[in-house]
Amino acid sequence: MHTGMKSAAILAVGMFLASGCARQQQGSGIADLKRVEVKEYQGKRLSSVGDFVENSIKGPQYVKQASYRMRLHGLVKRPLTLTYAQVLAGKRRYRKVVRLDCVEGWSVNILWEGFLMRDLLKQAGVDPRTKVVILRAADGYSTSFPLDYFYKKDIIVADKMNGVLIPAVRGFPFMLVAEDKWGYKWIKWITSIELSDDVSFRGYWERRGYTNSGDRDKASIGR
Ligand SMILES: Nc1nc2c(c(=O)[nH]1)N[C@H]1C(S)=C(S)[C@@H](COP(=O)(O)O)O[C@H]1N2
Ligand SMILES: [Mo]
Repeated sequence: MHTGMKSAAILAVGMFLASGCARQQQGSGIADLKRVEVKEYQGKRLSSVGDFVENSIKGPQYVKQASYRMRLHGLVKRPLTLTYAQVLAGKRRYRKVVRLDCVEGWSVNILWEGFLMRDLLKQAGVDPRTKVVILRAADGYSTSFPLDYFYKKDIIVADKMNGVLIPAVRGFPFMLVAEDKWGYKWIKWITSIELSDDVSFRGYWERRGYTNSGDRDKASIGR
């Protein structure tokens, strides 16, 4: 072996050892998940956890389960700050294949699993003045929905995709399965849910020209 190459190889091994654990924790882990994820459901071929195009506003977030908190506030009857376990506790589980379409032109068909947003709202109690549900995330991202979106449809807050826990880069611990809405409404790394009567609220991409409804059957830009 050429000496230059040899020292480069030794250096690489050293770097690998030095960074070992941290790297494993910070890595996407997607390669491993690809082997164990569900690939087909009720005869339908699913996309893979590796098929998403990562384009989050601040890059992947690594939310720790132990220190995670979800705030439910605003026009709620009981303001709550829930731990990871408390978010999941006592809620009926649902699973459904739902397609996410990004405005950039790619789509993924994934088996989502979690609980209904409606059941989470019920836990905090919805003040009748509520018109809008504002969701915020660990990276400062935000989006919002009319309250009745969660009552007219069975909208899932997912903790699993294709049978595996949602990996960090894909939104651990919770992602909204915003069925029939463009990808920018599918907020990942959810940390806060605010009930509001402010119908003029606009989320991160909505403030930058994307439609507030985010309806997938309509153009994503314009009014
Ligand atoms: N917190 C947060 N959630 C987010 C985003 C983001 O930047 N931050 N991007 C949205 C967009 S534009 C899409 S298409 C979907 C899927 O994005 P991904 O492929 O980067 O996971 O997540 C949505 N949820
Ligand atoms: Mo997107």
